[in-house]
Amino acid sequence: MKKKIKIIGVPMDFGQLHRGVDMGPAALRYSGLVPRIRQLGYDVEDTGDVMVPVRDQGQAKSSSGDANYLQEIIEVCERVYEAGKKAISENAFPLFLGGDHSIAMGTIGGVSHNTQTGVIWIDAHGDFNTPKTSPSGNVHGMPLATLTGDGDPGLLEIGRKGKKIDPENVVLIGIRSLDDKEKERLKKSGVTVYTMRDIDEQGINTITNKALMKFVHMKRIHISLDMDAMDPVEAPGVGTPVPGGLTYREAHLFMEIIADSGKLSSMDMVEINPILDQANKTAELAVDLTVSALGKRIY
Ligand code: B3U
Ligand code: MN
Ligand code: MN
Repeated sequence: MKKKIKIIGVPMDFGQLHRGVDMGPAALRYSGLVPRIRQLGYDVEDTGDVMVPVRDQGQAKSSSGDANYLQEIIEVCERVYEAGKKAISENAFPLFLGGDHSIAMGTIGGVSHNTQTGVIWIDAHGDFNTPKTSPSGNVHGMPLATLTGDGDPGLLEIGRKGKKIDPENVVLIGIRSLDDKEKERLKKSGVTVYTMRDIDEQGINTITNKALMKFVHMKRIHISLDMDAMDPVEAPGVGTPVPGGLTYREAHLFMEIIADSGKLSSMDMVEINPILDQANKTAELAVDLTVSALGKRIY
């Protein structure tokens, strides 16, 4: 019997300053996410959206020093953590629809609550800032640092205390934009980093298989897909586009190889901003990639 897929929407945009990423879950649903996954033979339950406070544009952002909207993000990520934990406990596959990338502090915390999980973080950015190193104060630039144990004390308390994953169990793919201090931190961290240069030199097939080799002794893999990892030509609907990203074909091959491993157990799709998109191109691509990750075959 195929696994049950539980869709968990997280329409949160507090991790960065553009409005519109909160519409990501709606754009993904509009692109036919649920029927496309059902077509593959899965039992799909759309659990709806996690509750997110309304962003009042007339109000100053609540910040603690160098992290914007900290309280709102903690509150939402607590809910996301519980939803992810519940889905994994029921032996279902949680599919999280963002929202900006700060939701991953809840998603990855929740899915790793009882078993070691390998994390493949696909992103143009490292998301490895702390409030001390962040040039922007935007929390979507901090989730991976927090998950691996470094960051704002309030964020580190989400779900359970402290570090949620070992840096040795994280692979970053698609990287091409790092802040200076973030780069220094990442180099010392133990996280495996594959930049766009690595992909250009070795090919996405080799890089994906290297990532899988790293997780050969692990039962579960979580993919955290930031759509800004894609080339902006393919995915224009993101808040911080960076040229020189993954092509449509590279991203699909990556997903197909991951699907063949049989280990994918949860996934995030984040940073889709329909307001900045060309029609609904970015959400449609995200849905195509999701069905490839869930085992759609060409032949
Ligand atoms: N590294 C920068 C920019 C950034 C991070 N993540 C995204 N943009 N999407 C920062 O603000 O931390
Ligand atoms: Mn990101
Ligand atoms: Mn990014």
